[in-house]
Amino acid sequence: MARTAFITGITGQDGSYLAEFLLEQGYAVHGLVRRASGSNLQRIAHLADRVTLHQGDLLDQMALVRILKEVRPGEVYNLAAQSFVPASWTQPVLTSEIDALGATRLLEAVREVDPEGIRFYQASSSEMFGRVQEEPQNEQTPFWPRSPYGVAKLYAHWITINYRESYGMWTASGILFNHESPRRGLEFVTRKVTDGAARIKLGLADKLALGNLDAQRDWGFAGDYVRAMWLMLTADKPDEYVIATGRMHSVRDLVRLAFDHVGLNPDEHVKSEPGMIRPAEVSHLCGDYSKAQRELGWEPTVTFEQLIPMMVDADLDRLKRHGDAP
Ligand code: NAP
Ligand code: F7E
Repeated sequence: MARTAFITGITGQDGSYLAEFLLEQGYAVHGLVRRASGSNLQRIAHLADRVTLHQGDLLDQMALVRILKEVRPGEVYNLAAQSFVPASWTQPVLTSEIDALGATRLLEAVREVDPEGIRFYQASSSEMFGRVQEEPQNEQTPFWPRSPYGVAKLYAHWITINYRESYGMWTASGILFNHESPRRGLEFVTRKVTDGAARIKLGLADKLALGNLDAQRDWGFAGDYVRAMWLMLTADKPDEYVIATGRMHSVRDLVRLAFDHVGLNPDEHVKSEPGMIRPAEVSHLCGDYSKAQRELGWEPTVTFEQLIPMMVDADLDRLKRHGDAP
């Protein structure tokens, strides 16, 4: 019989890649979708007849229990979140409700429905390292989150470990560094830059306003990172793993690479606006993924130099075909 997985956040970047990946592995894939007045299914439209969607919300405990009873999954991937860091300053309570307590609600639902049979994955984040205490960051590096988002994710990370220690549940947590793709939301910096470069190239815009150009991140490809989630849930034992590329680039490097790819000089188009600097910035992050490499056999396959041009090309293609549609 096919293995069954349940994904929260299936309509997001990672959820869409994970659903594709699990389908390829022969899984029956179920996903949580929250009701929206408009469609939120664009990223999984191509999978419509291959995944089963369930209406619910991480804010709604009873719906989570009902869905787990219906689906009876062997694996639960908790990817749903308010994932945009700046929005966590404007909506700190909602961010905590979804990102911190949402994980607890889902863990409680798992504990009620099938604590021995379900393996649980929590989408933890390098934002938990915040003001970094060590270079590069690994599973032992102390945390110092710098945003309500990072704080909420740290709670979820520890409650995931706590349910393993308290109840013996099979819970894993992936500390994933930034990962991107042509499906990344337009508000995140990589996609904002690749979409911006493509727009300027096509004459649809002339300027691109960004925040801190000196911030540095360890950027990988989302397709590689969802494979790591699955390796964690199919491993011999539950644990925590850093997933990263081990290479760091600045937003300035990102801009240069994207604009070079379309033959434009960024100095003529890109400016940094002081109003877009965050209240508390994470200046740099770089991950040490050697534990995942050693224990899971995981490695990234797409470099930053391949990823950004791939995203620019996808944005050029989309804008040529559909104009301003997302
Ligand atoms: P994303 O594209 O923003 O997707 C977030 C998903 O969560 C969407 O499907 C969204 O649904 C859903 N969601 C939000 N609030 C919800 C709620 N109350 N109930 C149910 N679903 C809800 O994020 P992503 O980039 O794929 O990231 C996936 C997960 O990994 C997130 O938890 C994120 O915080 C974490 N993470 C991401 C990165 C990264 O670099 N991408 C790195 C580390 C950790 P709608 O479509 O309805 O909005
Ligand atoms: O910012 C700087 C910004 O919003 C990256 C989420 O997936 O990864 C993501 O969080 C850096 C920051 O990602 C702009 O100040 C400059 O230093 O793309 P981002 P993030 O905040 O790192 C982590 C791992 C997650 O878990 C999160 O869910 O780029 N930056 N100028 C800018 N950022 C944005 N968004 N827009 C700018 O104009």
